Amino acid sequence: MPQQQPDPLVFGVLNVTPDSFSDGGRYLDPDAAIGHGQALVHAGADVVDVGGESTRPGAVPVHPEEEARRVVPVVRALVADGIRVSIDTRRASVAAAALDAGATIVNDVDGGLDPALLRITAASGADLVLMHSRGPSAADGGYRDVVAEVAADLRRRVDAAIAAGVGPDRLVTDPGIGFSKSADENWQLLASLDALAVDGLRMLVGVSRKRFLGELVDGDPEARDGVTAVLSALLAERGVWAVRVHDPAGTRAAIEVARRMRVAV
Ligand code: PMM
Repeated sequence: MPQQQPDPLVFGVLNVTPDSFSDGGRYLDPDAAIGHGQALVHAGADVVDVGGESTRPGAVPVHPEEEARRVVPVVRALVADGIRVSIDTRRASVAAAALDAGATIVNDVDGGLDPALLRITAASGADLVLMHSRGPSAADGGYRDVVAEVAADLRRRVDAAIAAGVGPDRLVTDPGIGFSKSADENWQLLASLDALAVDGLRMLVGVSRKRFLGELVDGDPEARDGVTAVLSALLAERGVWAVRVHDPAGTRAAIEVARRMRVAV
């Protein structure tokens, strides 16, 4: 990685949900959510990624109106504070409402499967994160060669987004760590990021507190923040554009350690 390469952006996770796996229920109240969004930025987040629907396996789907009701006041307040906001949603109507409220990035865990979401994002000029997913649990993936198959799936999602009018300069890909993948498959993807790159597009990676890290450290999901930070620093070395984490302070410090090691040699 060249020394001049910028550090990755740090996306801070803000789940305005009752049931997300590590922070569900904490920020359902708008004031608590806004306060946490501000705290994420103070702790080093460049972007706050606001979501109103849990993606954990088995989570009950939320009606899009309820999802928008949860996220829009939070997006509006954070944007009014000068904070860069990403909206984590699969729903076109929620993306539209959040973009109206000032979000500038749409983060879609369905990889732009909904043509309406692609159209709305294209018209807005916002960035679009296309995350890879085949289904809600590891059993749904059914991969023979996870790296080749995720790369091919991402290429199709990128082609569809470009066909819908989203400029390649607006697109970001994401291998969807933990989404319909086993622990081994997650590690194979992380070890092969170069093979996943689509046309030099920017890449975002989210590993924070995910279950496969629980094989390395005992305890609740928060106990995984240390290994999340280490992995984020290694991802920084690989040149990813952004990492998505719950604990920006730890990750920011780990990225800084990696940068100093690079500059010092
Ligand atoms: N992971 C989760 C939710 N949204 N978005 C992107 N782009 N990449 C991810 O890896 C990702 C995501 C699940 O984690 P959470 O429940 O802690 O938000």
